[in-house]
Amino acid sequence: MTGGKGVIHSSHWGAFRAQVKDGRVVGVTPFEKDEAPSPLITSMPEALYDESRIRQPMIRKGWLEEGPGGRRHLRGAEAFVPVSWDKALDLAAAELKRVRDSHGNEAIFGGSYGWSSAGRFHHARTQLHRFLNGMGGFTRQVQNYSYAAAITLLPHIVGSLESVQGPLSSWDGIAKYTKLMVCFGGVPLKNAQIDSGGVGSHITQPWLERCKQAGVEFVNISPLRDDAADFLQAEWLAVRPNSDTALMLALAHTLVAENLHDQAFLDRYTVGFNEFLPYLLGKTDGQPKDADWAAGLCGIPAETIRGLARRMAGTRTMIATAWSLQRADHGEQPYWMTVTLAAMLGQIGLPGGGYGFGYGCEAAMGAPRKKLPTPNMLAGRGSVDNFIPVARIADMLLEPGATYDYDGEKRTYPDIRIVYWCGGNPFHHHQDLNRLVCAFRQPDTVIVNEPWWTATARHADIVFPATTTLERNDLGSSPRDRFVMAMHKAVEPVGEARHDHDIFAGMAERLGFREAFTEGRSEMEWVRHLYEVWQQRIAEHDVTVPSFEAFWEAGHVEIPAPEKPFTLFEGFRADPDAQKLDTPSGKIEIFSRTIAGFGYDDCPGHPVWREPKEWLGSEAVRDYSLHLMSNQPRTRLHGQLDNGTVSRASKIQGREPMWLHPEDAAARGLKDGDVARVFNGRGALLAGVIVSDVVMKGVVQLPTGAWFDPLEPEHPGSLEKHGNPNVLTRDRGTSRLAQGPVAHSCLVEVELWRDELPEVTAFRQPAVA
Ligand SMILES: Nc1nc2c(c(=O)[nH]1)N[C@H]1C(S)=C(S)[C@@H](COP(=O)(O)OP(=O)(O)OC[C@H]3O[C@@H](n4cnc5c(=O)[nH]c(N)nc54)[C@H](O)[C@@H]3O)O[C@H]1N2
Ligand SMILES: Nc1nc2c(c(=O)[nH]1)N[C@H]1C(S)=C(S)[C@@H](COP(=O)(O)OP(=O)(O)OC[C@H]3O[C@@H](n4cnc5c(=O)[nH]c(N)nc54)[C@H](O)[C@@H]3O)O[C@H]1N2
Ligand SMILES: [Mo]
Repeated sequence: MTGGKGVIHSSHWGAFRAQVKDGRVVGVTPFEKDEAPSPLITSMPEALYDESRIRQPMIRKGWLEEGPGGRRHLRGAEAFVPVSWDKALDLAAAELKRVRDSHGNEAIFGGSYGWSSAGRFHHARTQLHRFLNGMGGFTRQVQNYSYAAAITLLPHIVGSLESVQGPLSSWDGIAKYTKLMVCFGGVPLKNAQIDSGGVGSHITQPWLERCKQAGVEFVNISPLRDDAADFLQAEWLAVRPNSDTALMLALAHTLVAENLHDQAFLDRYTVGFNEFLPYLLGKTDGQPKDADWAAGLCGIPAETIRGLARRMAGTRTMIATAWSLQRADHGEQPYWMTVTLAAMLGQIGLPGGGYGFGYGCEAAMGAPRKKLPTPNMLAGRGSVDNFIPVARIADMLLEPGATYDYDGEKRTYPDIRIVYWCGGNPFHHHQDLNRLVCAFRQPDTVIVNEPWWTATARHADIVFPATTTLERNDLGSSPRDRFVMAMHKAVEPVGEARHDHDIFAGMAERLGFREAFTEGRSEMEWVRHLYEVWQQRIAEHDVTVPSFEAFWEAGHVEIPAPEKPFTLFEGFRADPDAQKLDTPSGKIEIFSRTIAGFGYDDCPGHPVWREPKEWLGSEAVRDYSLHLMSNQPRTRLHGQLDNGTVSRASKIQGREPMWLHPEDAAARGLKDGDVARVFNGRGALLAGVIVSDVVMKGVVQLPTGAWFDPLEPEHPGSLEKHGNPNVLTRDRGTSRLAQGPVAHSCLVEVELWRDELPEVTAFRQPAVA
């Protein structure tokens, strides 16, 4: 719908209408049915036309002159040569064929982790997978950066991923039945701006307001006060980062010591409490995990811990644990302990009780919505069965042939010759970026499709300019939001940009499988096809939606709300024999024989407290005395929209803002508006200073997403000028079980930057030869 209201479209940060004038997007307004729109949509016009757009195909000079592997040590530091589409497609297709024929499909790494954009047809990563499967397959990535440890752990102990990816027990049930909501990592509204696949309506804030009105009490257990909105008047327990497992153990210990735990629930619905109990009581290691013990670790007074345990046992309690807690060293443990604690309270499966991972982490977590399939593009299947856990990318590139543990397996890293990224930004998402720079210099060839000159595009050999979502027709939907949105093309492609689908179709043609890749459909035929396949699938669930024409004209369909609140594990609670969990015992596993059988010292058979390598309790604090919280940015989605209005307005002297406590600032002579150097043994960066008591003492908050901008790209480890925290974070697995990323376990030091400020150049065009 163009009309007076603008072109209907959608994004991970919300649905909107784009105002178009003379073929340019000049503004955006929120979708009429959005209850609490995010300001992030207003960043889109600026980003769309930003100087950082890639306008034509480009090839790194050394690669062009010397062929695959040419001057690979200069990847990320060398000039690019503009080439024609035909030449770029010819070269890329020939290189893919060379590697496949001489090293096998396994040597092509196409994991390409990343969020892409909201549209389901033009979903960049899926398009790449479909293309690579069409040529025989590729090495994949499993899990995600969001909750990798949970993805590997939860099937062992509760038999499914529902409690982390949803549907969670819905907000309507919480408002009605919950009395106390205990939030580890808060319920951060900054994160509820986003949902993968799009947000028709932002429901978290309105539901939190209703919960508050209904009298639900909130406890925000977090290093940051503003992880809970002011209007919640939450009690703030400032917890030392990464110590939640100790705190949860102490809550559990108090329940047992005061006989407040629900033994009948434990007997009927769980296994292994008796293996866990001796550890809790200190019979196995001489250390009772009581409140006095935990107070010394987590910084919360013992009496407060005991009081909280009593309150939790005395009323209908929902334990909400954020995804952030498991993006840390031993990230499996706070999750296993959340489940254990909830089981001990005996309220799992009761309305308003139990636990859930991720309230507030994405916009539609907890949204009341019927459980239905979502429209999706099909990636097909290839013949390669090799994969890596998502965050082991640098290990894989640096150590081909090395073995590692993962979820009970001994696995071997493949020897990768081509890395292909489309729809993700590893130089945003990965840890220890200086190490990643070295890793990216290993393969023969790196190919990237991107709309913008992100650091990942800069570290490629062949760069294809991709269109952004506003330049094409699509449909968008998250599996939890109640809207499926039509996404009408607003403007013509910028520069010579092409849709990812067309880029891959061009290569498929050169490799002889264009027809199989496109199935002969045009863009609009695909959009219609995906809608109609979805329409048929949900008809099996007795849900009827309008014809494609009616949907496209109206701009959206709304999925009807369920009649009653959804409660996680309701069926299991009602009849645990008929509705067994998909675990070996059919019950919740507080002790897992399977995990114990793996023999991992860093993840034994029941939840345990294990000290993180880097936290405020470790010896490393002598050198680096502050815990870095590189959490999600309120001003953008990861690296996306860092070149847009909202993010740019937040920068301090061009640098990403970093929050630190007044006492920590005073001790270092820092004040608001300064630029500081933040550093540890892995790297150093410049960030702007905000002095604020929203962060607890000892913690600095520097959100992710400032585009990686090294002072000397040819020398990995040089000063990062812009404030990308991943030059500081540690690149290790959570444990041998899940091998998840540990971004939230990181110590740093901060000092005033007195020298001249180097210019931020991340949004500029790279050097062109
Ligand atoms: N330190 C630290 N690091 C973290 C985290 C943390 O908490 N702390 N969080 C982690 C988490 S949870 C996640 S999910 C990751 C996110 O990491 P990513 O998902 O990799 O981050 P994005 O910036 O969303 O990257 C998506 C890229 O796709 C591009 N793109 C968008 N649309 C299209 C398109 O149509 N075609 C093509 N070809 N490209 C497109 C965008 O320009 C962008 O560069 O980061 C992780 N990294
Ligand atoms: N605006 C915006 N929203 C986003 C995203 C974005 O980039 N921008 N990214 C989206 C994505 S991909 C994801 S996966 C989710 C992530 O959702 P989360 O993983 O929950 O996100 P974070 O912001 O990393 O963490 C939330 C809060 O947890 C607290 N926290 C961190 N470590 C600890 C700890 O050890 N203990 C306790 N108790 N608290 C801790 C921090 O104070 C932090 O503000 O967010 C999504 N939402
Ligand atoms: Mo994520």
